[in-house]
Amino acid sequence: MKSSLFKNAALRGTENLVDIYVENGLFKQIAANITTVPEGTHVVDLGGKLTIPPYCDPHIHLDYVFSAFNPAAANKTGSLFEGIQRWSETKGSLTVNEIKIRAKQAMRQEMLTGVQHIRTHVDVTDPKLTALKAMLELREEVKESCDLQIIAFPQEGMYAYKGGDELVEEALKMGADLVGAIPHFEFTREDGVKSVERAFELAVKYDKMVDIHCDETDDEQSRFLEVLAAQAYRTGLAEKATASHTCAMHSYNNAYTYKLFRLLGLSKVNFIACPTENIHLQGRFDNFPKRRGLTRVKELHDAGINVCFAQDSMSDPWYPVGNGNLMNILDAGIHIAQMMSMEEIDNALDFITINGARTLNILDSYGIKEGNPANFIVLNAKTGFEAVCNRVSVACSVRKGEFLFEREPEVIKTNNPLLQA
Ligand code: 17E
Ligand code: FE2
Repeated sequence: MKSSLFKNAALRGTENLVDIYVENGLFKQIAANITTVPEGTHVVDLGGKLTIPPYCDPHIHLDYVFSAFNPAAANKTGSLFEGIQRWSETKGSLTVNEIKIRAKQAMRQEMLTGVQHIRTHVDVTDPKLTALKAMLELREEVKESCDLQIIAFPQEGMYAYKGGDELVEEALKMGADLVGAIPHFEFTREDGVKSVERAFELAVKYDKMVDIHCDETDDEQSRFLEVLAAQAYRTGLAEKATASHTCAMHSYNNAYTYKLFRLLGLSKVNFIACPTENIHLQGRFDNFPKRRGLTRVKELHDAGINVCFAQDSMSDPWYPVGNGNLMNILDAGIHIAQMMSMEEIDNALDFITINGARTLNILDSYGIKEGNPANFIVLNAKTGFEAVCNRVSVACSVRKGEFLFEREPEVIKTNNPLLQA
């Protein structure tokens, strides 16, 4: 039997430090000052640092990462649609091995900042389904270290790309976990509606979840979210459905949005906002004033609807400077969404932890709770506020009771009296 005792952890929402006893990879006991543990138990002092469940990145495109360094992939307008065009023109030469090497580098970067749960879109508008094959292999290879969910995502359209719907179905048969779609990219509004309906039909048929790139545009007439939510409500998929991006909601009029929110609440769908990508991609056809294009994060959250943040891109034709650090995403997100009351800052870590886990539909095994897999991270801070204010790094990441990594404290050399602590 393998056992460890992590002493002096500061859990969010509790006053006093606790000890965490782990046996065979599971949280066995969480209590103040645990003194009786079996002989041979490995003891670690967490020193009163904030101890939270691992970060989740519920939306990234691992098949695209680091593809921005090809000069032919350069996106001159900085718009979503040019990103799709540049990707389409340059994606032809991918191989399974090459995709896996890039995806693994991205996962490594994310995991070293505290991520243990990732959901990736995979472009299936490719008759060879090369990226899907790479990602299916990767999901299996990495599963002890990181959970990976795969979305069959038709980047060039379920109908705008010939046979796109069939490729999505094929990908589900091959083992993708979720159905994707991109209704705002289809040729007509009707095709967009049809693609959302088809996504739900396939999800029901193959018992999968749904996560749709929905209304990633500043066009206030892009209203596929209502179709998605109505489908989630009627099919009963509910919280197994997710709306990603929903940028057009930024531009909807308030009367329509008020009506929409009732349906969103009923539907139980989750929302993923990608603050850094969408502040970069949206507003590109505006003069001044220039819209931000981030969905209504604060308003959704205040209405009790689940919203989380995600990275989306790491150096791809859409966004050049993603680095996989969820703390950076959170920082940008609360600024752009104007969620900066003391209470909002205190609770901000929810956007990259529990809210992400809810979206990933993993709440039955997520969190620092007796009986759950002993997965957690320790931040170089004592409180949520301090963590966010100082954009702190992760001191260690523990998976099933074992360290994935430990980070040595930063060392500063100085003779300057002002700079000496
Ligand atoms: N593809 C897409 O449709 N939207 C995005 N934001 C990215 C890829 C990164
Ligand atoms: Fe995306």
